[in-house]
Amino acid sequence: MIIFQRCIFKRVLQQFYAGSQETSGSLLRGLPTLNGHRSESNLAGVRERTLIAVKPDGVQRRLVGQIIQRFELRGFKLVGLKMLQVSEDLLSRHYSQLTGKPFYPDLVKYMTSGPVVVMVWEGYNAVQTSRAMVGLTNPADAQAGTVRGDFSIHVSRNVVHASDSPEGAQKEIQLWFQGQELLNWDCCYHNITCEL
Ligand code: DAT
Ligand code: MG
Repeated sequence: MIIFQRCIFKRVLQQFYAGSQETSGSLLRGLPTLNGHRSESNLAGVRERTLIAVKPDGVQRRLVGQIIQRFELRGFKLVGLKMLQVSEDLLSRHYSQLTGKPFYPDLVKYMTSGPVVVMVWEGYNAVQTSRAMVGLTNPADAQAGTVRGDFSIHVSRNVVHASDSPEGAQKEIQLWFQGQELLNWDCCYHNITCEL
């Protein structure tokens, strides 16, 4: 509690001296380094972002909270979150590489059958680690302990989406979110989940 108060007090002082230039970058720069190890490239690495979506079956089955909790407990930071009914147009852009697949019509039916909860998580190696947490596409092959391995049994209802590459994540985040819907915020304990 005392550390938290000192952190807040320090931020207030920083903002006082920094005038009105309140960006997340300026706040982070003002925070203490850990053994002076922080660099811009380190920051880029720890700020990797990925798109995670709880699909309609996950929402219907009340799994949203458990899925969010897994990402929070792992150490990632939530920077965007919303619930929406997906349009076929958005879906066709999201799954542009799959539109010719025989299962695509059923995929559209499933993905537009109810609301989805879509979110952006940030942190070191976010894309790769999230894919490992989500598990293989076909739940029959997904390991226990993964989201799909714990909560699903069939590829047509696999509960959750996760971006599969940093480039894909960037495209998907831009597709699903407006810039102002994502928040750059700094954790008081910004070096508690990885060294900067
Ligand atoms: P992932 O969601 O693991 O990235 P993907 O991008 O290859 O997998 O496919 C997107 C979704 O399409 C997947 O989560 C479920 C559905 N899907 C993939 N292969 C399928 C199949 N053979 N039959 C039915 N649905 C499939
Ligand atoms: Mg995919």
